[in-house]
Amino acid sequence: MIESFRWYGPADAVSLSDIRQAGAVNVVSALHQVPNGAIWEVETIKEHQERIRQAGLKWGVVESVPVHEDIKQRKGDFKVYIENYKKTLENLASCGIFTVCYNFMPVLDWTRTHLYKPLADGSTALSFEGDALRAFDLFILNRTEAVKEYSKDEILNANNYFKNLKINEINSLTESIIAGLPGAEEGYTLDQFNDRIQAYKHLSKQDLQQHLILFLEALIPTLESVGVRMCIHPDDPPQPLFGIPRVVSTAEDLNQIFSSVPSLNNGLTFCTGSFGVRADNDLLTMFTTHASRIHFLHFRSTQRDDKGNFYEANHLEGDVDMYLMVKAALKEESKRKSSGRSDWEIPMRPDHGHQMLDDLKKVTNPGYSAIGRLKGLAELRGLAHAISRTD
Ligand code: DNO
Repeated sequence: MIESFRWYGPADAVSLSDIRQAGAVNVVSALHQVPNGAIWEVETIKEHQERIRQAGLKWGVVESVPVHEDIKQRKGDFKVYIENYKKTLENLASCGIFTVCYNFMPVLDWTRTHLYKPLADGSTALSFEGDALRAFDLFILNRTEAVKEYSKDEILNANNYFKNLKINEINSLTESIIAGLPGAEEGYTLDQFNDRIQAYKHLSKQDLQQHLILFLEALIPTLESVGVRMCIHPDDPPQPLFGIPRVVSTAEDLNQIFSSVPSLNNGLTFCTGSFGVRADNDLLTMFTTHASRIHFLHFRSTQRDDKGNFYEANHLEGDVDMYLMVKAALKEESKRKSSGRSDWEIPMRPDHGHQMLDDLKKVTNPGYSAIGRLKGLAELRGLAHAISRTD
């Protein structure tokens, strides 16, 4: 596995030097300053790439080239945005960057209700609580249809939850959900958020699935000719939110995407923490079924309860059997190597570390402080080392 670390650019509190000291060789990054839908120009890509190169590292994965909402809804200027997307992919390839992560989550990228859940050891973790999300939806956003979509018990619990919130807790819940987590690229006010959600009112899961497939079909000739491997990130969390469908949550979703567009350039970011939130996702089977098109690994673990709540666990704890996942990744790599695939080594980054030690005193991107991810990477490295020595 190519040890990788995410870097949000020059404003990131975690520097390229920190990343190098963590032992990673590969940087996962994006041009966050470019507005969604605009072309990434070669000059701007090269500038970012050079900065990373000068730190002794390589920009090996783009995470993400965001997909414009018009493409997801196939309305407005979606054709222009698809052409722009293709041009961006060509420009990246001309700079030697061939792995591109993206997602197809409507309106919101990854979503958490709490960014600093205190853990018993004194560190903090990102978490998702169903009651908090429903309280936000029903009583802060006041989305009209919400009351029809939740059960009586869910509404009652959300109401109790809301009643106990102080004003600062209402604000921080709202911010956690709609202000845009790092890398999400877009944040909203309550009104903007409501409008964005309403825009999906007439779209079914099948529609969204179809829009994704049409988008991929339009990209495939470019991807195959310039050699870019796209890898879709799963929905996080893997379930519909705010009454809008999501299409990359389950084994069935993956089968649908990859059987409709079988080219290996249509690939997957295997994020164990995202898929692992659903007890009905059998991670190992999902991994092995699609192993040949897994172009990027997000290794992290989540701990769920039976009510749909979860938090980010230590990398080797929680519901993900990381031993099995690392073993499967190494097995896939050796299979690729023996069949002569040049992309046999798969980039892997630790994801969403706990905020801990000295980082507790610092302002860092939620989930992306240095020490928690450094710990995650070190644990994953040790696990991979041990597996490769004993197998
Ligand atoms: C969160 C990330 C996601 C991911 C995008 C990919 O930590 O895993 O924001 O980058 O969904 O497009």
